[in-house]
Amino acid sequence: MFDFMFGLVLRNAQAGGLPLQGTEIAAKWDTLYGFLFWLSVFFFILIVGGMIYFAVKYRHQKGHRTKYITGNHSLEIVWTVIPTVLLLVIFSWGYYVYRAMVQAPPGAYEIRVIAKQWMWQFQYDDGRLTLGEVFVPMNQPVKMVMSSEDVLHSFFIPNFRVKQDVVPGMYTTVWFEATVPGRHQIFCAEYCGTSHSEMLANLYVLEPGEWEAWKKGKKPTSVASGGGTGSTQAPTGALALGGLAEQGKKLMTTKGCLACHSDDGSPKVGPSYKGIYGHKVEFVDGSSTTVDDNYLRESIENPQAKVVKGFAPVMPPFKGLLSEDEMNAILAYIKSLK
Ligand code: HEC
Ligand SMILES: [Cu+2]
Repeated sequence: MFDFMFGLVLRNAQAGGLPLQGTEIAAKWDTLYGFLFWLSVFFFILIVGGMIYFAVKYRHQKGHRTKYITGNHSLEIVWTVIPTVLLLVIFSWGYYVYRAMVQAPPGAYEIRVIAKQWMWQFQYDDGRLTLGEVFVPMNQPVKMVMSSEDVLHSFFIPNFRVKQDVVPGMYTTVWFEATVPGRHQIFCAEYCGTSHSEMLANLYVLEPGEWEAWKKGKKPTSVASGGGTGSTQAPTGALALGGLAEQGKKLMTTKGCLACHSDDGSPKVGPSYKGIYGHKVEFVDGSSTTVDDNYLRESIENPQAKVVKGFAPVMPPFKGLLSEDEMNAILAYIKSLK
């Protein structure tokens, strides 16, 4: 028992009490955290020490009365300016790391994450689905595009120091560049019902050779012995094998989208999908937006929310008619039509 506790203390002391640093962002957060921690220690000692010192030094003494002090300008300037400067430093430092954390570099490898009570599902560009485990390349930026099938969840990888809410009805993203190969724990960090605490998944960072093998459809050898509880599935039902975009194209045919939309740039009843992603679209009410995942999702689930200029509001709403993985496939197809 003592050995165990001593071991724990020692291990935590070595890591500064924090989990392993699996990304550069993790190191950046830890430095900022260390700064905040030692700053707090410094002021704790200064304030509590001062309090005790003054309480003792100016304790009640018979026949002694302290003179009445009404103000001290230099003291007031000091206690205004120093905390202001410190707060500005903390703000800009935090903002700088936060920006690096939320802005994925262009060209990051995209993985779709679907959260549901109580599991994590991952969808890759090649059309594969994994449950409870996800494979990512080492030293390459990876962007997770996440949605929820039911309630609010939160995708948390402690080793990478990234965490993001996963919200039903919209996409949120998180990105990282993993630098430490092997297994990393994924948690759900938002209470989401009975089995919330069991909503776990394993993230495996693969070294280049292994990553190539995984892309070719082989399960990495290092993982087989890792005791992962997850499983890899070929897509089922409407999602036959093929790239994610390929699955999306097939879905568009079966769902009747291609009756009104083309993929070659020619308008039909509705606008063509070709080249819309990342570009500006104008609406009948004169407003406009840049086409991204959330806009596309809204256009499909609730087409009348924003009606594209030059077209009639005749598209039927598909809300509730497409599963999360089907929606992901459709978006992948639209995105592939550059
Ligand atoms: C009855 C014809 C019709 C069908 C079927 C249809 N749409 Fe549409 N769609 C339209 C029209 C018309 C618009 C433009 C008006 C608007 O924005 O509502 C549109 C707009 C869109 C937009 C926004 C395009 C842009 O350039 O901003 C997307 C995305 C879209 N549809 C996707 C789909 C998908 C996916 C399906 C199948 C699941 C589908 N549509 C089925 C007629 C249709
Ligand atoms: Cu959850």
